[in-house]
Amino acid sequence: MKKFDTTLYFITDSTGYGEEEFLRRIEEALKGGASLLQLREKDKTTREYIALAKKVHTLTKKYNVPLIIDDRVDVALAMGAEGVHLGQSDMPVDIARKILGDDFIIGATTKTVPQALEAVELGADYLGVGAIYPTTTKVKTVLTSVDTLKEICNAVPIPVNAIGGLNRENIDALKGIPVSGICVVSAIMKADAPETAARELIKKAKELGLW
Ligand code: TZP
Ligand code: MG
Repeated sequence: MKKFDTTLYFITDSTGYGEEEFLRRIEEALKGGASLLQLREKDKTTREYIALAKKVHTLTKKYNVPLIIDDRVDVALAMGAEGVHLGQSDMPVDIARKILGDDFIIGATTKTVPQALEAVELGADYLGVGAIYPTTTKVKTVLTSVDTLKEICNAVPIPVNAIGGLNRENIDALKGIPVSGICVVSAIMKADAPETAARELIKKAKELGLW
């Protein structure tokens, strides 16, 4: 049975880091309590993506955290990840589901209620919704209001995570919205101490009673 916890979903970005430092930061985040981890690489060749994913997988397995691969069903399957995350221009969720089977975790990015309902219908296991705030991470996205986030949370029976520009200082904006967790890149990836950053995010979310 697939089991996953989206409460602190850390999405990586290797931009600006050597491999050793990148992996060190990932391990720190895992130590700090990241509950789900997505490897998100936009400029790597397939071979490079697989090679890096295998190294990251060694770490995530050590901490019992599922590894999700962004965009690439082939890469996820090739290196034995636990999941894949698909955007609106990636492989449709139902086709990925057919290829990957029921045990694979499949996440989808959705920005509207109709997109969210469609993703659920096609077999998604969780949704990422955003960007809630402007982000400095390289991504083609538009802002999603917290009202839409709330509507999506109330419309679907699967976990919904907020994403985009979220950090310790602003997650209070999610209070009262039934999100299952948050997805963050910079708040952990670029932190002076990723382990502390992850711990603090969890602490703050608990204080706010977010989930
Ligand atoms: N999708 C919507 S916003 C975003 C993605 C991948 C990037 C989030 O990064 P950060 O640094 O947490 O704002
Ligand atoms: Mg994508």
